[in-house]
Amino acid sequence: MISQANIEQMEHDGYTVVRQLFAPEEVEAYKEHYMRLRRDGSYAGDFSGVAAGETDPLKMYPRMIHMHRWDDLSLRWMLDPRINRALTTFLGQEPFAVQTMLYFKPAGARGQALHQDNYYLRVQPGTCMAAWLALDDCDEHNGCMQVAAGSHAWPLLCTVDADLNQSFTDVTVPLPADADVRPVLMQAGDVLFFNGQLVHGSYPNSSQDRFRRSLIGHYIQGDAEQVGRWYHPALRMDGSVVALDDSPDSSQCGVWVERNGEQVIEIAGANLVDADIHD
Ligand SMILES: O=C(O)CCC(=O)C(=O)O
Repeated sequence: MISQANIEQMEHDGYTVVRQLFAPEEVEAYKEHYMRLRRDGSYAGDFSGVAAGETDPLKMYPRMIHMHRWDDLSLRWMLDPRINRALTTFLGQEPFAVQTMLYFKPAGARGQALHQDNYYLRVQPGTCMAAWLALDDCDEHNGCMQVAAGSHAWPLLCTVDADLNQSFTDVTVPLPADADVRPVLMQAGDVLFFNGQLVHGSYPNSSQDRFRRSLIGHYIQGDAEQVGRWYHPALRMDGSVVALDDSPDSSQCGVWVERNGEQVIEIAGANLVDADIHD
């Protein structure tokens, strides 16, 4: 299931796709479940984006967050043994689970500007890891994930304003001209795993009529002692609660500078996220 190539790509590029980790009938059941939940009401943490105008498709399909706190299917998915096995292989130890999200991303929806997840989760020591399950086939037309291969080796970067015509979140990170940003083409049932330092995001869904739905879990290293306030309680993969401390609101971040004709990251100052803002 997890191949040597997956392990090597995770180490080298900071991400990898495990193909068909979830069966077509499971994917169908998740789609049906979340479309019903979306139709039936609104929930704490629903987010249709910064500057969403009246005609923004995300108004009808806001992102859901932390569903595992009130929805049993989401909790079971977050703790699924297949995801646990993959993450344990990549991290070398069992992780703690801290977040679920459901992106509907209907036709015409904006994407999410390139960012690093640990900017939000502020795991100490170490970093976080994401499991991103495609519920629809995804490609560049419906706004598939984009990753900057190798950026998992970078420190957290200082953010700048994002283009709100393209992104429903308002910050992004600057990249050097030679950054290797790649689209991640996936079929429904594939899971993209990626490191919390990896720069990633997505562009708008420019298709006429295709959703790009995804079920996402965020996890932190099993030796972490602190995580941002928004992510408590952390759960062990058997569902029991683990008590972790809050991590401080801000720390240092990096900026690109030119040195000897090359772009390198210099640690600058602190513009990291306020504890109440979350991915
Ligand atoms: O699905 C997307 O477009 C972005 C998701 C993301 O940034 C994440 O899972 O951390």
